[in-house]
Amino acid sequence: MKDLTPRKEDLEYIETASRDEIAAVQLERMKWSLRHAYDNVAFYKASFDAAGFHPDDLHSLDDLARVPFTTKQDLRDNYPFGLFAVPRAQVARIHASSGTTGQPTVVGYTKADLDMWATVVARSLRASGLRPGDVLHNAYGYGLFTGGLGIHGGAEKLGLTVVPVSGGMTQRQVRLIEDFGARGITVTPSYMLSILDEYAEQGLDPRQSPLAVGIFGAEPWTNAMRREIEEAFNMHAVDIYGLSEVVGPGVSMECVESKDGLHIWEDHFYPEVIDPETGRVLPDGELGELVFTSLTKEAFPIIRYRTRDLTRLLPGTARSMRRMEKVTGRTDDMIILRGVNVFPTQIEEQIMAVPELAPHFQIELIRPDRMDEMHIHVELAEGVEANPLHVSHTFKGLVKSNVGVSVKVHVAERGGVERSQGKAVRIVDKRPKG
Ligand code: DLL
Repeated sequence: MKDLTPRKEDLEYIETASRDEIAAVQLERMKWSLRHAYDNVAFYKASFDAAGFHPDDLHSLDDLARVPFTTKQDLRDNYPFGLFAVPRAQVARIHASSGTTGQPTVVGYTKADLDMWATVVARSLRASGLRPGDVLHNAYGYGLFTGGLGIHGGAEKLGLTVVPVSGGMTQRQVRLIEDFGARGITVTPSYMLSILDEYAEQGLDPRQSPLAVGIFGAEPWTNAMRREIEEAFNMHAVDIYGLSEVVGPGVSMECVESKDGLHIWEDHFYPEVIDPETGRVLPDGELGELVFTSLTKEAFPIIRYRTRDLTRLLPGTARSMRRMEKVTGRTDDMIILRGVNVFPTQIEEQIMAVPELAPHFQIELIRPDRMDEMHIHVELAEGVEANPLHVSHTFKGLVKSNVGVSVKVHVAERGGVERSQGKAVRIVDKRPKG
């Protein structure tokens, strides 16, 4: 793999500024953001007042701990535009969650917000090793989802040649990567695996593809998956994180030269990690729920938003801004199986440890009598002639000893596990509700 380290002179000043400089910028912006939310959003005024907090009470960044949290339910309760802090006519764009499981959540951006977003995405893409003039194949979905258009704006800002292909039509994805000479690809890691299958289908060698770096996010994925993809395509694989409520992709980004977790662009998004049970702020280094406060957003300021994503904060390395460890999972995706906590990423790690297995998987939860059962659906890897029973036995043993749960394993025919075209559905919960 080529060295893609960006040149120091191409970075923005703030990326390598001192911690003191960063903290000074944060404090000044935090004061503005709290006041902006308080003065312009009835919900924030009511919640701050109820907690006996006024924006003038913020004297240091630690004072933020006195401000109430915001949750997804608050967004739902204020559907559609109740949390906007500017008149609707000043909102240049709206994004929303799909809303398949209830009320969709809606977010908005002014022109200045879109520009800030493009700046942090451009910064992220630069950190992946892409440079002006490179071709970027953007296979994140375009539309209400923030992935496609979010990456698009930043890619244009950096001066890349963007191919706005969106998700789906996998045969065409391969063809365009090859014909247009894509150096970078932005896509969910699970859909990248479908693209990998398609290379085999078309008899093409993915290691000969023009791709030099893949920028993967929108769902949890493991370092074991990184190794698998890097090896298959002979390219770098880096992690990008974000969520619509905060801005979309580009909240934090892994640097290609270090691949040691994601630097949070702390000049725009202030992170905290809390104990999800008590709400207490945890010191850096401890695992808990990630919480964000926007520092510069106009249309949709977000104050102490509980992401439900689990990670820990770590000191800066390739950049001065703090890192977050690769996300282990979401509190909502945690499966409690007979008293043991299990995340899909732990299952992914064990699958990657079995060379006979393809990286596709889905977890099914059922309750045949009174006990919950976890059934894991997997597939044999391309061209493997192993005995499925034997492979299933090995895999089961690994899950038992490394994750601590007994599971049932189903080794499907090739193509038998549902393929992802965007965010993978890892858990299918068929247990009776309630
Ligand atoms: O998924 C934004 C995005 C698009 C990020 C493209 C990266 C690339 P939402 O649809 O609002 O926004 O979903 C946000 O996805 O709270 C996490 O649970 C999960 N997520 C996003 N990035 C990562 C990642 C976009 N790199 C939710 N690792 C977040 C793990 C991630 N989980």
